[in-house]
Amino acid sequence: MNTNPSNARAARVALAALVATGLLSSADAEVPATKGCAPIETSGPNAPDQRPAFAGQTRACAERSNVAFDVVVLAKGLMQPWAVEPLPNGDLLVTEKPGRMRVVTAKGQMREPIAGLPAVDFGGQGGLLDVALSPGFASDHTVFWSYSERRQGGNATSVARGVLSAGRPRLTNVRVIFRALPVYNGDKHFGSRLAFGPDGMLYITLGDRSDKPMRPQAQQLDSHMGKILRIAPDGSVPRDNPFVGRDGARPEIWSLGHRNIQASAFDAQGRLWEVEHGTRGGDELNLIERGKNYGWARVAYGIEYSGQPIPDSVTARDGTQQPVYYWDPVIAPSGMQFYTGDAFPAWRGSVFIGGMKALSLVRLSLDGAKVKSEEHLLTDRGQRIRDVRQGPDGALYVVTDAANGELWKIAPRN
Ligand SMILES: [Ca+2]
Ligand SMILES: [Ca+2]
Repeated sequence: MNTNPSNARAARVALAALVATGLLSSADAEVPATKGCAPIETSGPNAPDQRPAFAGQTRACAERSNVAFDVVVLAKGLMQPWAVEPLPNGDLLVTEKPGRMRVVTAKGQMREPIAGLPAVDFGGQGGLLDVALSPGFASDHTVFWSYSERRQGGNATSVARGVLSAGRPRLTNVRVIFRALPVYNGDKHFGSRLAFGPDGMLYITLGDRSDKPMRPQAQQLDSHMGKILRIAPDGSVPRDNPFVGRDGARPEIWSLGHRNIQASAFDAQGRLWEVEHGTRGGDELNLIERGKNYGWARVAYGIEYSGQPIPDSVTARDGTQQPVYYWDPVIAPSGMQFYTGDAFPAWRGSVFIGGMKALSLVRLSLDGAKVKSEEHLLTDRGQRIRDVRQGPDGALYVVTDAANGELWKIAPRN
């Protein structure tokens, strides 16, 4: 905190100059996060009376990385693609929400849908969701996927695994290894992303099912809703999970208090991060720690989508984790990747996040566990970005959220 009065005065003068040039609105100048540089977001927040918990928690400095890249459209005509997962040979596995998984070759040839997947409950936000490769994929050819599954009385998110046959038209030895509970009859906030940790465990992100009667479950340990879960690849529960042995608690729970997580990834240091769909003005980037409470629905930034305040909620509360960063207005995040490749040295260490409402690929540069700056890429294309992954070639692969969805390769400019 800067307490030197002459420096503080200089900062105010600098902010006033930015406001005068139109680079910064006067409302933004009130937000301590801007630190005299202009953020990307120039419109007013949905919750103008809310303040970040620390400087830099929202509206970080806009940054242009000026990296030259080409966007190659590898495939078109994908029906609501939800996930892209690069295979070791350079081909890509793609899921489509109605229930199809298929391979698109590195050269952009679209293969027929893979047979052997169990039925999905397609509708609203439900359907075939994420896919992840087994850490031992090179030898076990095993993939894991999440989907909304029709159950008695409604539906819920499930996770299955299976073995891709050599020619890859079929999944064999298919087994459902996790079924979220309770079942609920709705079509929203299923999550979900799958990420394997350096510990070899599978981390599953879920949503709170959105409807107000379901929301309190994000805080309840007897429910999987609004949680991140940790299981072994065979579906068993690791004995060192934080709530194992606690009366009434579901033992798969790793963290709680989440709204709807459609983006998660491990960074190069092995830390788990997620970006969750928040309220209107409350999308969050969180660094996940074992057993911690991330607040929802008792702690949140933003307002209800109806425009009303969030009932019985505050922006900070003891015993809950603050987001590392939040967006007001929202970006509608889906898919994330920490960049570690050689193709784009300037981007190494950045985290890329799909922006659906933002109609862009969001890049954050980090300093430890703080956001240093924000960049929005691919804005000229005006597409909803649903997932982003790094290929073995260091290129970034992106799918767009549309009935006629596309798969793009982002590679260094030739
Ligand atoms: Ca994935
Ligand atoms: Ca939170």
